[in-house]
Amino acid sequence: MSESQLSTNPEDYNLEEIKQDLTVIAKRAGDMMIQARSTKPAPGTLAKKNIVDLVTETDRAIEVMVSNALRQKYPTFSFLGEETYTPGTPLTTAPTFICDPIDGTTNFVHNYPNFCISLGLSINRKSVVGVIYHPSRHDLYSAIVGKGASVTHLSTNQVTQLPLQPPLPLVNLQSCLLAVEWGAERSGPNWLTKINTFNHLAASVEDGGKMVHSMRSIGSAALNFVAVARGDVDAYWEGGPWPWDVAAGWIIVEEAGGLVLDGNPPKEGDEGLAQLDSRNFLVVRGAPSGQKEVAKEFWESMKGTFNYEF
Ligand code: LIP
Repeated sequence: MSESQLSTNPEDYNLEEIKQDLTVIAKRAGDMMIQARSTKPAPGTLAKKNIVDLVTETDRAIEVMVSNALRQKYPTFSFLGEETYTPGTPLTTAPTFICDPIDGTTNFVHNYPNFCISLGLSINRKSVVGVIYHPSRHDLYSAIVGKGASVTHLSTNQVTQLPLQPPLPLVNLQSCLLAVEWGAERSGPNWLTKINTFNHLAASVEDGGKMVHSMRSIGSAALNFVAVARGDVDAYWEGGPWPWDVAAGWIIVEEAGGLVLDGNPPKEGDEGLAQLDSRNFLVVRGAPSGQKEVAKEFWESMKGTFNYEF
């Protein structure tokens, strides 16, 4: 049966079994990262589109391991991976495994402990299963559509539902702790949009800013989604992430009550929903109230900057 003939109804698949298979593969990848990190200096680091867009031999070796393991058990499923992606390849409605072998590669190169593997399954261009393994913390995050999200601490096998605490209402943007990233695009309109928005978010109210509580950069889109799902941060905003950076985190955030929205202000009357390949995201934590209001305030604060274009 060819990929195009495969059902696009998630109920036709054993998503629990798929999650278990992704979990086994993620643990293996985590061991490969820790093993590689124990050697000094970091294994062969190369620059991709510029000197801050890095890839290592370990990223490539892990992606080979992941794609071989998945193709063996799911030969008819599609595969979209960061290190084997061919520009212009569309994300179709067919069941597709979406893989970022090491998300937070710059952290990995510097042995800054925020790097992980991100493995997602999309059907109908929607994320339905997500597994993110953060080996430095032995924390494995996972979710299945409609079944909730959790973190398993592998050294104790303790499983905790997400968010970690009952979420408090979101009051306003000013009272938020935000996750943002510097990314690899450091010039041009998108760079101006980024730094002008950072400035507007952080600057004092007297100077026309929002003076948000603060902003943090974890260095990994997938771990930023995890931080939102846990409730560690109130929202995450970034222009630039690819489907492999967001697919697994997306379902983990949604199953923890959060929203994944457009990173650009939506047109009048538009809800501002994002797509897996939108390339810019505003992710808001679960809350009994205030999610949409904080998103609206955030989009307001981007007024006067360019829209992210990709
Ligand atoms: C990283 C993303 C991060 C972004 C970085 C980089 P990688 O992915 O997770 O959000 O700011 O520029 O793209 O390259 O570590 O897989």
